[in-house]
Amino acid sequence: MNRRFLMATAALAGLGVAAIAVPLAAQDLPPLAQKDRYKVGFAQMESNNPWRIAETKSFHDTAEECGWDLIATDAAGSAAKQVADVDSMIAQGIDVLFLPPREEKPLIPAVMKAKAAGIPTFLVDRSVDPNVAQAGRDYVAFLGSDFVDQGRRVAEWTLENFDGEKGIIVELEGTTGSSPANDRKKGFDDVMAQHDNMEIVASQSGDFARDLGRQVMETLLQAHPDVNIVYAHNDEMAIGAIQALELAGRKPGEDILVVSIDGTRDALQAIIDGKMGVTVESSPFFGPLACETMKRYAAGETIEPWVQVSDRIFTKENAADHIDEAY
Ligand code: GZL
Repeated sequence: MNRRFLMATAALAGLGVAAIAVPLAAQDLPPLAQKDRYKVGFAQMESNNPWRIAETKSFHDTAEECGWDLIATDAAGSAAKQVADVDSMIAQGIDVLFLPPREEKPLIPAVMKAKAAGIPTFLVDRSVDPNVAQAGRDYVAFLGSDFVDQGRRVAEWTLENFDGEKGIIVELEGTTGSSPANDRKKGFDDVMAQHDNMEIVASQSGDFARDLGRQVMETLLQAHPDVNIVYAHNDEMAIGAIQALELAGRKPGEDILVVSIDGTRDALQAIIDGKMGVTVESSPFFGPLACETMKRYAAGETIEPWVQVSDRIFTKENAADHIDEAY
């Protein structure tokens, strides 16, 4: 019996009322009725890169066919504004919330407020701190990739394809406190820690942004001129790093190996051009999956806590085959 149930029982006893053994309603997820049209909230975190723009477009493109009256907001990179945007959607009486939480902890209040308002929430593309909020209790499910596996796959490809004696690695991290940054770091670093000839000499956030990625790479290149591998948590920072490296006279693809995650058009072109080695896919096209999962839930299905997206891997062997579908 959990603590909240016991507390309620004690409170009732305190009132001299015999506690009836029923689970607290607070444990239950808000329901979602089956109907033709839904008022849907999509609280986007920012629109500062092609990935974000593609994700938002995917929700707009899905809206009509899924019967959504879509309320979409953009928090311009502010977790606090993203929370405020959710508050506003709750006040507007949305039926369901799709939320890509910019960072794992600051967005917990938004999840809890939606639940308290009786609105089911689906986390898309990023998640929240699992020690605080749980799928199946506080929100319906997380729809997204296995970021630890993405980092692991990049490391394994690097080990198979790096032809130097010793890997001097610079790591460009995603947004501080975000689940993809935390997990892509864990996946990659844990594999590299098992290889004595691989050393991560610096690891710093470029906030998933191209220009900051370029600036951080310039700084780290000054401190570590012998770097020969760059691991970027997303393609935007990888492209920025390539710009910094070329400005410094380095030759990405020849004297330094750049590896990344996402599968953007610019990254596939860089791979075709021989400047990037690999990018593990992290698709932004969440609209259709969001629609399908919401309808399953409305039909009364129990949704698995993690609706996992599978990811392809793009290298010089297949980048040209997929660039036309890239964003
Ligand atoms: C991954 C997503 C990440 C992308 C970045 O699901 O959260 O955020 O990898 C984006 O490009 O900024």
